[in-house]
Amino acid sequence: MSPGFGNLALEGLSYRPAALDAAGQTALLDWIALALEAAPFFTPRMPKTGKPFSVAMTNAGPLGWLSDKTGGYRYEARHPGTGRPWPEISPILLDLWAGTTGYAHPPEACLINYYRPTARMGLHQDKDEQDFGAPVLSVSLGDTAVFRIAEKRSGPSRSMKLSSGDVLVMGGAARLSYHGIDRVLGGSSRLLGPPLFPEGGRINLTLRRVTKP
Ligand code: MD6
Ligand code: FE
Repeated sequence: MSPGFGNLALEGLSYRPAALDAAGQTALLDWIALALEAAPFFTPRMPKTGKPFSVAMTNAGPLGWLSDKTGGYRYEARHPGTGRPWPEISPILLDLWAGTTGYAHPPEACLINYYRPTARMGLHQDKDEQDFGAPVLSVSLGDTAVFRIAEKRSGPSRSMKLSSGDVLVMGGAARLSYHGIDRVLGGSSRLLGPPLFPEGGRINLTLRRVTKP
């Protein structure tokens, strides 16, 4: 069992606090700033209702995750606003994937989520991929977030804090767990700031294999 999860035993869940040191976090933030020049944040919308997400998103890699009113949840090779391919995934992240997932093939999608201090993410499963044999790797940057995870949607859940530099790997039985962000603790980190992030907040990167190799 991973620390911080109380008695909720979830096979395949690996929590690595402070996996990235301050220099590593700054290097990733520099890469994000460059990625945003090629692929600015967009506001995803819920399928059918068109209700906007409270997080802003963009992607890197051959495929990017997006959602809009008419097309729903899906992966696309191009940014919905610019029509251009997504920028490449940072070598820092490719190394982290290779060193922590034990999966033989590279990730195809790096979802970049930006949480203003008031943003949340409802409980969801990551299930738009063809290959659930590959884990999902997540990196937290900036303000600490309260993360919730459960094996079943209405079963027992546990919450834990994810701080800047923390890495979470969800594989095995945990790959299809339900998880979300209850809230962001605004002002808990000074990593994100002006000019790009005047409100501070949090960035979460999730790396995924989408297609079967
Ligand atoms: C977040 N994370 O930390 C939301 N998904 O902002 C996720 O949705 C997530 O942390 C799959 C695997 C790990 C995650
Ligand atoms: Fe997720």
